[in-house]
Amino acid sequence: MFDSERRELEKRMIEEGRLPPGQSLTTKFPVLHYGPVPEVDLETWTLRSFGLVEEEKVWTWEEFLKLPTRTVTCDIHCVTRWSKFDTVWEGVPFREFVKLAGVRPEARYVIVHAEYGFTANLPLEVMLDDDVLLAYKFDGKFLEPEHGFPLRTLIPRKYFWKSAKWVRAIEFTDRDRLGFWEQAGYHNEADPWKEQRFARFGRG
Ligand SMILES: Nc1nc2c(c(=O)[nH]1)N[C@H]1C(S)=C(S)[C@@H](COP(=O)(O)O)O[C@H]1N2
Ligand SMILES: [Mo]
Repeated sequence: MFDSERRELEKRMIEEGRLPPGQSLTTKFPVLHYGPVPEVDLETWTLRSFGLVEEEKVWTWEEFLKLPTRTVTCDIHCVTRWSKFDTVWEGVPFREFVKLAGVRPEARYVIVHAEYGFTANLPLEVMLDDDVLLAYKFDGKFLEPEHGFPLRTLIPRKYFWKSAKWVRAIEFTDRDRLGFWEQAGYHNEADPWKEQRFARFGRG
């Protein structure tokens, strides 16, 4: 794609009020994360729920694929200033997952745990938005390894660092705990429309 086309599209998104402040449109799909891309064996892969739940549960890949799914089309916004429009994802709505996990009423926060100890923290309320997914397909195909194969979260209303790749467990808590990028100084709330990129005083 020529840059003139890119700018044309960007102009349209600005006119439609879809480009958050300080962002620019990309038609590529940049790869961003800390550390190596994990090698995942679906035979032994599991997803676990724990914390403030009636009982801990574990899903194998085969079991997970049988859960109800939904397709979400959304725009994604990375704190490094690219936005990608009309991306199409498929996965298990987090709302459904909360029911299956048997979450206790005291739960207020979700800590998403990924390979190599990566974590991302979010209020449960945010995770109950109907466009939040445990996503395993992008553009109709299973995720690419570098984009989170086999499973990532998708939280369209937050900067994309909150959408953890290579998810292995979901923890429910009554207290917030800063995740990996939040401990590194990123803003805990991460709303692209409010440009909540970095925490003002390093933490929190
Ligand atoms: N496990 C894990 N997930 C992660 C990250 C990471 O370092 N590790 N980085 C986040 C960041 S900063 C961004 S911008 C998005 C990038 O997703 P993409 O590579 O699919 O574009 O993944 C997020 N999820
Ligand atoms: Mo990022």
